[in-house]
This record gives sequence, C-alpha cells and structure tokens, in this order.
Amino acid sequence: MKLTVYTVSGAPRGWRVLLGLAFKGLKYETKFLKASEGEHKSAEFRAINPRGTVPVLDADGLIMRDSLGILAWLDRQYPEPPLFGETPEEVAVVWQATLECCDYLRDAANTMLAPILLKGESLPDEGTKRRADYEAAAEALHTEYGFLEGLLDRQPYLAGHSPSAVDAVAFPEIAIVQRAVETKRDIMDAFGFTEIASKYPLVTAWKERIAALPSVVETMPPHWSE
Ligand SMILES: N[C@@H](CCC(=O)N[C@@H](CS)C(=O)NCC(=O)O)C(=O)O
Repeated sequence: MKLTVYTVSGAPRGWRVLLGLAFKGLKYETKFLKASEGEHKSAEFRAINPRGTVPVLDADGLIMRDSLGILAWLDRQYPEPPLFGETPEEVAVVWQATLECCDYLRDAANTMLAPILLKGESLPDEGTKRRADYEAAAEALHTEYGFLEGLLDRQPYLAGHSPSAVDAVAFPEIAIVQRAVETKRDIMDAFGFTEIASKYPLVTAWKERIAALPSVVETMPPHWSE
C-alpha cells in the first residue's frame, strides 16, 4: 500500500503521524507543504482537505484528515506493534493519556510557544499584561511536564513498555519546547525552561529514548537542519 503524508515541517499534528509510521516501521512518502507560501490553503490542497489543515494521509486513495483518526486507522491496518494497546486496560490507559496530551499539553505548548516561534515575540517587560500572560502559559506548560514526569516514574514510555499513540502525540510538543530553548534562549530562560533537564529528568531521558528509535530521526522537521 502506498502511504503519502501531507504535512508542514514542524507541524506537531503532522509529526504525530510520522511518528506513528516510524513506530510501526512502515515506509511512506512525505509531501511537505510550505505554510509560509499558503500551500496548505491552495485550491489544489483544499481539493483533498477542504479545511486546509495538516496532516492528511493518502493510503492508496483513501484520504484521512485527522492526526488521531490516522493513527487509529494505522493501528487497524497494521496492528503490530500496537499504538493504542491490546487489552481493554491498555486501550483505556493509552486513550486517556493521549487525549490528555491532545487537550492540555498541546494547548499549553501552543499558548506559550506560538507567539515566540511563529510570531517572533521577545521577552515582554515585567509588570506588563503580556508578561503575565507568558507567566500563566509557562506555569501551565510546567504542570504538563510534571504530568509526563509522573507517567514516566513507573515505565519507559508514556503508556507502558513500548511506544504508543501517547508518545506520538507528546514527543513533538516536547521537541518543540527544546527547539525554543535552543533558538530563543532568553525568553525560555525567563520562564524556567532552560533547566528542564534537571527539573524533569525522566521526560528528558524519554525524549532521547524516542529520538533514538529507528526511523524517528527521519521525522525531524527538515527546516531545523537548514
Ligand atoms: N484535528 C486536526 C487538527 C489539524 C491542525 O489544526 N493542524 C495544524 C498544524 S499542527 C494546521 O494545519 N494549522 C493550519 C490552519 O489551521 O490553518 C488534527 O489533529 O489532525
């Protein structure tokens, strides 16, 4: 079966799908759309996804337009290794944590990082409303790091002893925080993110563990190495 993923370099939801494919050891083609040139909003792309969002997976003409839906389909089409668990208990654990990461980690990371990475905002002065917004966003993101650290206290991956959908959802968010620490150090330092390795050692080790899995390096955003 020919699998083609449409995504944007560094888009976290698209990255989820690339990780799901990597965890399963599947071969696929990636078509990177240039968001800066509005390619995801072009008539050509809207013909396959009227919402103009990524990811889209084309599996021999079957078009899927949602990251979690794509991961669920992948798991049914290629059951080994499972992304959503096997026993009812595992399914419950994986879905619970996956949706918590989709709701809370995604929201916290996006609120904190979109202004910094996409809009290029710099550190606002202390006492300003913008600074207070950042402080609230940083606190929410630290809370989610704490949540992940707690999950990893008893297991090497977020839902057990092998990578699952939770890892595919969480890894892009954590990798993007690291990217912001490397490229926007001043602002990330002001909110305690330059010390994530010592504050959250289990999350840091987990991130390295995922990054070292076969084929995961090929999922890294191409524009990060330009
Ligand atoms: N629920 C969808 C959301 C997809 C989504 O919003 N993707 C973002 C990139 S991470 C996007 O395409 N944003 C561009 C836009 O909304 O115009 C999914 O998880 O696949």
